[in-house]
Amino acid sequence: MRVYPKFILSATDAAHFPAPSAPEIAFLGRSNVGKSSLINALLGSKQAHVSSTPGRTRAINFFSITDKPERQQAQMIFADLPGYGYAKISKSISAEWPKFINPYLAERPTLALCICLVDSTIPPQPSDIQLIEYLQSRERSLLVIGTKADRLSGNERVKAMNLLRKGLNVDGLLFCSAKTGAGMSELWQTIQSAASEK
Ligand SMILES: Nc1nc2c(ncn2[C@@H]2O[C@H](COP(=O)(O)OP(=O)(O)O)[C@@H](O)[C@H]2O)c(=O)[nH]1
Ligand SMILES: [Mg+2]
Repeated sequence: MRVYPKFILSATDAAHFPAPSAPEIAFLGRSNVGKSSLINALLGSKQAHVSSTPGRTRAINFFSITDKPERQQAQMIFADLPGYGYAKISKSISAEWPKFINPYLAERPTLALCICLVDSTIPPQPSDIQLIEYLQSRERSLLVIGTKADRLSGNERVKAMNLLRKGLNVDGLLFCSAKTGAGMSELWQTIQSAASEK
């Protein structure tokens, strides 16, 4: 699928959020989980890449997504949230995250889907569990993605899938690879159906 992403703005405060319009898809994950790589693979371009020092991006970056370059109105908006879990000593998400993140996740009326990225090559992490519990408590639609799945053999994949499902307390889990493109068409389908239901 060919889409045209356009950077809207970088918000460091709730007052800077764009006015709610098209359905939003939020991307969340620990620093280094492969979030930038996955978004770039999804968009098939480097346009969305906002260069940053890992763990230092303390903003929500908004991108409008259209299927035709001449189209003015966004069909959906991607919201790239700051990475978390970067501190060596694991702090709670709320302590580490800027104050405007939780209100975004809890209250944003146009938020259609939260895509939570977890590293498929490591066991469930406390910060991931905490974020997913928070989103579940707010009754947000969420999709958990296991990233870097190309690093696992078939056997390891089955093991990792079971471990993550149990540890994160989710039914569905999609394994993806930004490197090979595995899982990308399923991911697009989920995004589009979430956006059309909003
Ligand atoms: N093998 C493999 N490595 C990946 C994949 N996605 C990201 N990486 C690597 O993981 C590291 C972090 O990726 P990046 O996208 O910058 O993570 P971010 O901090 O979450 O935005 C980089 O070294 C990437 O090359 C993937 O699908 N497969
Ligand atoms: Mg990044």
